[in-house]
Amino acid sequence: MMKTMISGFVVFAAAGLFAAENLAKFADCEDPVLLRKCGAGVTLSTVKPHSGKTSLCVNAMRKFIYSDIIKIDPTKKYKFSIYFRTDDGSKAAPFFAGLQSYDKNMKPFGGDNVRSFDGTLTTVTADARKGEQVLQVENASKYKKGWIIALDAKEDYSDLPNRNLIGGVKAINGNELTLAQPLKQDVAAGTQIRQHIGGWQYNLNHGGKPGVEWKEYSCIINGRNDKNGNNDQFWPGTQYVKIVIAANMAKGEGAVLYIDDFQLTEIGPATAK
Ligand SMILES: [Ca+2]
Repeated sequence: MMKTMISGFVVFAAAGLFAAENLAKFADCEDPVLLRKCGAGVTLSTVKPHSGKTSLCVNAMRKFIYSDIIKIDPTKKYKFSIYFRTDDGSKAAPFFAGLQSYDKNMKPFGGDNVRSFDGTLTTVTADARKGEQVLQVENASKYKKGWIIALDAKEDYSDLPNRNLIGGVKAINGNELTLAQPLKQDVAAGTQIRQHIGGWQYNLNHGGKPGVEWKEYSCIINGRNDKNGNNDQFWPGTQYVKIVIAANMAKGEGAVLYIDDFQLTEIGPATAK
């Protein structure tokens, strides 16, 4: 009994000293509990696992798999990595892996809320009513058609993730912005706005088409950027993440994706960019 306890302690201490903790649970794809989280179209396969006895096998098309929510420290650097393969008989389909970002209240947000553009902070100069489609602003010189507008923007970016978005700009005429959609709310003169780019939900998009051999996809996440949604840092306001894997992202049937050994591991303090 004493011997077991002692050797148990030694193993634990060695792991603490030499192996960084993987923050992702069930990451070796061995535990059937993982399947309950994944839902339909996902099994554990014993064919050629990357580690242990099994890997995760996804038969469903356009399948999104999420990890449990993970608390991150925005002052630290992390390694994110994951192994993928397909098999000979499969129609290989694109996949990607990334992070869903969450704020301090565990509310999810996407690229729309954080992907801001320098030089676009300006002030609305005339009241605009709900239903109207034009905003007069102080300086629209850096504004672009197609980009969206965030209301109540702050010079220090403390509004990020900004959830007060009003859609895209359709036309720019001097300092007059024509919106793609009528306003759904009043916008008072004096409101500060900024332009963001829309349409990208996940941070860190790694992927491509899987081959028949295991391949690791990995990247470093260097702390948090509090001004912009870059893909090699946590997005502004991020306090939690979920790993997200989008498998078999094609139309039709017949694609199979195998996944094993995903990890999110803290590797040290963030370094200046
Ligand atoms: Ca495994």
